[in-house]
Amino acid sequence: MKNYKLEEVLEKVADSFLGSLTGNNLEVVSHFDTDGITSAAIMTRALKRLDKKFSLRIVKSLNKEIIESLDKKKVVLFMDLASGSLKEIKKSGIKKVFIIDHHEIDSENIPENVEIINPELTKKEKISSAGLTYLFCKKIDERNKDSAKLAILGMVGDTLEKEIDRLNNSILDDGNILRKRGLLIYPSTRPLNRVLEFSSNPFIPGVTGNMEGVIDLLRESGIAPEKGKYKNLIDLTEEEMKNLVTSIVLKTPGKKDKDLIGDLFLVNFFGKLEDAREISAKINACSREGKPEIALGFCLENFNSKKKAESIHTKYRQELVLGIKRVNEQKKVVGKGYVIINTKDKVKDTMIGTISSILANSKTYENGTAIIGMSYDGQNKIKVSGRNVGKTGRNLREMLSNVMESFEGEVGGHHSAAGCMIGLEDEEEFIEKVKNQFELEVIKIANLSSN
Ligand SMILES: [Mn+2]
Repeated sequence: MKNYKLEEVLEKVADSFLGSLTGNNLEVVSHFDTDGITSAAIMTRALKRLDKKFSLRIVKSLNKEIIESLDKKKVVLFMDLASGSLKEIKKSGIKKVFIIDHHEIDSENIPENVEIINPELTKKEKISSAGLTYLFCKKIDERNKDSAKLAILGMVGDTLEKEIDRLNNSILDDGNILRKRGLLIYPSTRPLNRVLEFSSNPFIPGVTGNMEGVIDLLRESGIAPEKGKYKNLIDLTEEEMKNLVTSIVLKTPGKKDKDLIGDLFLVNFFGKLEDAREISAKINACSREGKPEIALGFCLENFNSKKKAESIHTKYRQELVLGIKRVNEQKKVVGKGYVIINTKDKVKDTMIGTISSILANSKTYENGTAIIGMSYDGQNKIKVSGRNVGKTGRNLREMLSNVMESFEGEVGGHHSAAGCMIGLEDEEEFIEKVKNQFELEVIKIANLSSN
């Protein structure tokens, strides 16, 4: 398919997909993050329009067990996943498979029963799965243009908005999406004091989770409340926006103006202009809490789902900010090039990965520092999340694998973000082994440089 253009592939596969729907049952399998959920929402609307019944599964990741559990007689459509599972799909014996995805492809040979839309096979266009699903559904029926905003949510969810090309621009136009340059703190549609207090990305030391710090920062930026209420970010004047950026840069060493400024996207959602990043965060929170069906209903603008999604998100945000606060207060093991933060039962195990990432991005520690976060899972296990500050750190997957040779359990992840689970009884020994592992590395490096 290398010689095809994405446009042609979309057309060809859409025709074939429509043809295969007659007389066959359809199963849709999509990924559980914002991009996957919005892809599923776009497809759900399109299939409804076709009056086609189908079943839908949202999964955290695709594995052999899931592929084998699928009904072989059905047509299966995978979205935002499966490009790395072509070999297993080939073995599965599923009659007909369609894939709409943008992840890397694991095989040179596309199995005969598989039709795939993936920019890796064309010009490597930077586009989300939701964007692809949107263009695909527009080929099926031009009226599916009304899903453009969902495609933009997928793009923002996968942080692909930095280089918007022709394709994504056309989707922005289709959806009448408002785009504005400004500070990348969301939601831009709510009063600034609240937004800054809950800002975890960027994490602003002394401001995030600290109401007084927020008020001080706003005062320094020359932004005063009017009738007791602070402005929304999108309503700031150019001058106010500039001052605010400067004040934040001063508080976050290592960050520059350009890291904090970018495009804000405002979409009409439930009849109101909302910040795309905020909607995306709500979708993600639902999925992380194991409620992808609420996320989907929310995307389909179901009012009941909206209420549920909002309460899940509020709880999630509060837990996150509280977790950050507790990590800051926590006693830490600080060594050469590493920090071990054992939060015990003070931080939820579902939060420790996110919080370690936030800390790694916050510039609290030097580039190359490894942050090892730990928290109890409430069931005799401890979740461990390793994150590197910057790109120069050591291979965390390898280091944790070395440590885990002494314990039961697998290590997942990659060079700068890796994690594992250990038994509660191994807590102290594990920490000692991690320390040894890091000290050993330091000695190795010292020896190398003295030779
Ligand atoms: Mn994606």
